[in-house]
Amino acid sequence: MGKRLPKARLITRGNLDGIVCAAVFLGRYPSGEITFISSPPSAAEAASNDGGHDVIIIADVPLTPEIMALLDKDPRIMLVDHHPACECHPQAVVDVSMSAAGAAPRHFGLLSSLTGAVALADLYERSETAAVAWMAATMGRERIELESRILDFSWRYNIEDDGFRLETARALSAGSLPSEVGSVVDRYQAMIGGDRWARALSKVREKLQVRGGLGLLDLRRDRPSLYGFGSLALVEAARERGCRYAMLVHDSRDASVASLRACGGGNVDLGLFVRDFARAHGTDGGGHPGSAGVRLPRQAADRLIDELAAAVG
Ligand SMILES: [Mn+2]
Repeated sequence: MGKRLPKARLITRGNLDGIVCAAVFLGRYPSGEITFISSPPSAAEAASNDGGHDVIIIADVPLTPEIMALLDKDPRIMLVDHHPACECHPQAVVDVSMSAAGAAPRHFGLLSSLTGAVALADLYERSETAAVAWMAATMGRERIELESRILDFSWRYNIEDDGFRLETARALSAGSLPSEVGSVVDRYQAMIGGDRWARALSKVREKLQVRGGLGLLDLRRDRPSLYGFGSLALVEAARERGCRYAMLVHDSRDASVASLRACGGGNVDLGLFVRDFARAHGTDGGGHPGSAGVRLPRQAADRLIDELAAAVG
């Protein structure tokens, strides 16, 4: 009798890294179930929704105390991530030197056809890995940078569309590169040709405030659509004004949400900065040296802006 394939579920982010995590997962569990989430706190909530799975993998979500508790409680849950963490857990693989998708094969094993997709995720997360070097050697650095950009722009076309994410993950899992998938190319073309990028950039330029070395995009009162290009357009506009760091802040239902990005040339570790600030304010936040995010009580948002402006000079 053949062995029954375990019933598996993946919970991951909806960005490029998450889509490639989904591709790697599907390589191992072709009929596995995938849930895309938009923010780390929803991972624990999604995981507690028991669908009778034998294995549940959470990918691209930091190893917070909340996730630690979840792993302790449920031996079926595994974590694959690349955000700096203070602690370890036997059910967690955390590798800060690569994308979450790059670290994922340690749970799933990697089909060689997926090296290309993993390289795109590593590139997206600004990690110079063996997968990136191998793909650059075989098809050229410019080509893989373009492939990564095509994939990144395509999902931003409609950030609500999880069906597209799943379909794309399946195509990548079968060994295709983004430029070989019709629906991906169509969306990339629409993003480029439709003038969305140019419009997003001009809106950000108009609203950008410069506070020393920090470019601030404050969308707490008025939040225009930036067509999914929010952080990309912000970094571009902040660089033009000579800023080394950029921050976007907007309000959600009961909190303020801030995204921080390095624009190059500075030496402040945004992940550490945000982690310390979040701890001091009893909330969750963190990230990488060049990219971090935090959700915080509304009254703390101005203090975050002031402290970051002071830290980056
Ligand atoms: Mn990631």
